[in-house]
Amino acid sequence: MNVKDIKHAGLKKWIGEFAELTTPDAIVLADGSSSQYDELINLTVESGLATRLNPAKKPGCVLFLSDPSDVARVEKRTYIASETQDAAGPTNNWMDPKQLKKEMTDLYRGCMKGRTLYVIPFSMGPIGSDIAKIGVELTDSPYVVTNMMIMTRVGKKVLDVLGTDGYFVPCFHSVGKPLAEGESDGGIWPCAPMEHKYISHFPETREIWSYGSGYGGNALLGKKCLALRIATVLARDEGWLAEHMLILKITNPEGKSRFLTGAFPSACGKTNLAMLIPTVPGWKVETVGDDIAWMKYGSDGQLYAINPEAGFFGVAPGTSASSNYNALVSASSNTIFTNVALTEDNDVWWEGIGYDAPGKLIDWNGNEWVQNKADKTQKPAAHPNARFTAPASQCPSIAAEWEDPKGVPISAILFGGRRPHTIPLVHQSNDWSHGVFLGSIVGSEVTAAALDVKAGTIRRDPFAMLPFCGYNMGDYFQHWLDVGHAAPDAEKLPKIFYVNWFRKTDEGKWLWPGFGENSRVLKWVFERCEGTAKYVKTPIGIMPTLDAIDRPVGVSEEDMKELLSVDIDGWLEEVKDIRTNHYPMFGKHLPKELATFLDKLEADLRAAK
Ligand code: OXD
Ligand code: MN
Repeated sequence: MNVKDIKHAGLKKWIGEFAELTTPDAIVLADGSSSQYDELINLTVESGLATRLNPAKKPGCVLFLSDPSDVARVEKRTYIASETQDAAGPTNNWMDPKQLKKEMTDLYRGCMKGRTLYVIPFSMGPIGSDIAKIGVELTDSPYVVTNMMIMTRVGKKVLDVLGTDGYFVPCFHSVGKPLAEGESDGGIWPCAPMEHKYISHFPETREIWSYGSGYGGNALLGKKCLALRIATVLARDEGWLAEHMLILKITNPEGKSRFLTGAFPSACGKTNLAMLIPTVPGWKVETVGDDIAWMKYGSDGQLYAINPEAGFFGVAPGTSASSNYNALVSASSNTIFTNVALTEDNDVWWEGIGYDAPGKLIDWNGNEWVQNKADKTQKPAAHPNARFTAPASQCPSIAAEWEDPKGVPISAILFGGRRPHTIPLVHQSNDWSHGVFLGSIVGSEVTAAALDVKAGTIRRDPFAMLPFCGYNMGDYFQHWLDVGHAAPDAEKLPKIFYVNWFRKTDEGKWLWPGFGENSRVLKWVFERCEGTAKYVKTPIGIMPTLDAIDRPVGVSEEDMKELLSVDIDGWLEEVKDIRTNHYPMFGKHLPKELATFLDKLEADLRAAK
């Protein structure tokens, strides 16, 4: 099938207009077939853009290296170009949409000369699900096409659902003109200099225009751009939720299952939690999704979630057989690696893989690299935000329901972040609206997933959506409150929890082991949903009694007390920061209900002092 066979007149016209602007040498339709995927991979290997990995160790896998400047999302170059700046709100970069389109049109002009334009029809969500949405991405990057083929459902089946006049979100993408005339595209993917990179969203017309970056979050436009930034706008208008959340299934020893979602900022262990192997005997965790959840009320009044993606775009460093065995297996075949290190026998290696580098490596910059553990300043062989793109169907812990078009019923929602101090291991909101308050105040230590924010500092990341909300975040808080108020049956609303796996002692030692041991907290969450867990009411919400969560080996009673106590002074500092630095930003868009929760929290903390 090729572009000529497309029956959708609007789609054909739009492709024609973009081709006229960008002047590619050829236009190819991504039909979703495995033969086309193999052909594209061969092409990238033959042109020197990718390295095929050792088929005995990593069958069907390749490694791509990026330009050193193109390794992560670029928040400063990401725009929400709504008609007014107020509609984009204080947490987004805004530009006048007409001006932005003009600047970008100039950059797109002729940018695909000598390249192929690929047309990728894709579905976010199981094809035909009434929660799913269709997009079409136009790109000049074979890396993007192959990644999209793993991360979304691509091709003819999508065009069939689209029919002759169905609705799709138009997504433009180009890696941009080569940096210098005549510069070859081989070795690493080309990209534009930083000041020419744009990841732009036009919320009113629901369009996405991306230029100058080949990195996943900037270039695989179904993911952050459509499934979060544009989807938040659709969700606001249509009464549902588009969230930066994992979805997991947890089953107790008696065989009863519940589904949870969890919002954590980028690189805070969503993939690990979604694929967790419980240490609590008899419990089982299965995976539905690791990054994005779309939630809608079902006809039974329960909130249902789908994973709009079909693959995992996971952070490689730190992934080992002990931290996430299921991710390693998922990424052991048919996987695209980006910016990890290459071993002498064409296997991959990264920091935290669980064993020393086996001999001489080629690092993510393409240079020889020999591990020197004595040198604490040695640059890592893999970029800290190096990734694997693996099909979800290969995950050993994938839940049978992961592609159910109606989604899975959600019992609980977790919020969390990296907080070395103050925030306890787990606390529960008193009700939905109080849970929205907890989501709105989440903060986290910054990680390497975005380029232009300083790793290590704490920033507020409400609902883990700071970089992903396509409209004014104050209105987004109100939307969450409204979804709760509109619940067909308030009793069926998911319970909301705030968790923190990242507490440290003053000496910098981890207080909680994390990973599989987090199942002890999930067990308490499950039992709260059942109504059987032991709990106490505190000024910050509902917390486990000291004996309600079994202590893992190595966690003393003292540690557990620390993890499960309310640090009144720390929380009062938190209140002060929210009151002076966080909430005022939203001005008149801050829902009054949330300001009232903050006042009540402060009063309750002072009364408990
Ligand atoms: C991701 C991110 O890639 O959040 O999922 O940056
Ligand atoms: Mn993410």
